[in-house]
Amino acid sequence: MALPERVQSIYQDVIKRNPGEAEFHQAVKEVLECLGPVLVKYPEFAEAKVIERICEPERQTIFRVPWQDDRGQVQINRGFRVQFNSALGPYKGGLRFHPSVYLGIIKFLGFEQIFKNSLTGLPIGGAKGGSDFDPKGKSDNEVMRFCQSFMIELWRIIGEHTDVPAGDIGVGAREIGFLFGQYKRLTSKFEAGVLTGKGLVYGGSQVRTEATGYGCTYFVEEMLKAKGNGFMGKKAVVSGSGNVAIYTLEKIHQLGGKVVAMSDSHGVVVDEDGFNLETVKQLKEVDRRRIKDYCDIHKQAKYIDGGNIWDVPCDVAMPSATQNEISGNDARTLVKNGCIAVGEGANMPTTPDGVQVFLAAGVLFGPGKAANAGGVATSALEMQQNAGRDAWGFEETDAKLHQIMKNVYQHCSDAAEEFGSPGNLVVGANIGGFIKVARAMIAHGLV
Ligand code: NDP
Ligand code: 2IT
Repeated sequence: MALPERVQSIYQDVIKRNPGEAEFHQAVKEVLECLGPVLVKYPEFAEAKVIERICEPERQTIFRVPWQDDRGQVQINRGFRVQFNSALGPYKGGLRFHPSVYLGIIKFLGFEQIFKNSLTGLPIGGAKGGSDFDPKGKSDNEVMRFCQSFMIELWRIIGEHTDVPAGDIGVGAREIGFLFGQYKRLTSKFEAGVLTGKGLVYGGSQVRTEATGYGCTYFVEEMLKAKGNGFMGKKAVVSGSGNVAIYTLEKIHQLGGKVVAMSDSHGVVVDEDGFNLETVKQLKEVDRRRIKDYCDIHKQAKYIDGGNIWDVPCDVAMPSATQNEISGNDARTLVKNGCIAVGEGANMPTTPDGVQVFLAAGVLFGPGKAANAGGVATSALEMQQNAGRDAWGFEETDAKLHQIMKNVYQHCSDAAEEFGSPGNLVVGANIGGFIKVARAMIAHGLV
């Protein structure tokens, strides 16, 4: 898609001011491509330079994280928190621990988070953080020492009314626990709402663990339903085998579909019988092993070392690992093999080429900032419960998540229609997320 003329210079400026941050440029471009008709309808947004302001993070913090490994060796990592936009509420967004993390990744994720959080309809601003720390192969004690050192810097800039981090790649319940413990110790406060994704015994919310995968599946169910279709009898492929992938698997099976392939960064497992949920949970959540080990337990499953999961034929594709994991060629393969719907559980997993292939082929396409919004939405529900010193039950929380995902779908669908691209949920999500933030920014004056 070409950039509308009036946003071209904004994009050029973003490239110039943020050199070498390819993922951030990509995320900005995708949003700007959709905003032409919005500026026509709301010239006041252009006058107040809302887009220029939205592309500039409100605050960026980068810090040293020194820690000692189990051999007593000193290790140094880099920590990040980009507080992107607080027009709608306290900064909110996850922390990613992965060796590929650098400022450009955190900024792309923080930028996406602004619009995603807006789409949830809940009062949360956008942020992201993390580190180039690699949790793989580290002992629990090493992870704890790292998290404690990370929090010694982070605690100054977060708080239940300021900025509320959560998990993302490499950050799950274990890491949030260590981070929370250190925050509590540094501040002498039990401030439950400062982090989400907490354990159920100390202020966590039911369904937060399941929320992103469940939510993404609910979103795809809405897309299918609008075409008189559903998950029943559908073959799905879910990339990754982490938090999002596992609960996508669980919900697809509950809705009568069958997940036939999962993966990790080393390879792909195909199980034409449909993955066994308990085995995957035990391997990944408890034993912290590789997905390949699934084949030792389920002999009918096949492991393809270094394989490409998008070569496995499916009706529904749920990319749930990482950014840019579906190329244009992968998208063509999926279309050729009969794929009818894609739900992005991961953030920006489809390349711009890939998105165009899906849209041109009429594949139902749920972009990440809408389809995976269930995770952060349930984080906001966790904040609500913490603020009210309350804890809701599983069914009640799941029903709220389900309704939120239906609303997100409807909101995207309506915005796409209103701005001249019916059925295009990429346009719908970007415009739908943007307008509310823009209105709040205008109301706040030039800040
Ligand atoms: P996890 O760390 O639990 O799992 C990540 C999975 O993706 C692992 O199987 C991992 O394989 C694979 N993966 C990660 N990086 C790469 C890579 N560079 N190449 C190939 N495979 C990779 O993370 P989550 O499940 O939490 O996150 C997955 C995606 O969902 C991310 O894009 C995240 O931003 C997004 N997301 C997460 C939310 C949440 O609530 N957790 C909410 C919304 C979006 P390996 O173990 O081999 O690295
Ligand atoms: O990308 C995301 O939305 C997340 N990793 C979840 C963020 C959150 O604050 O729950």
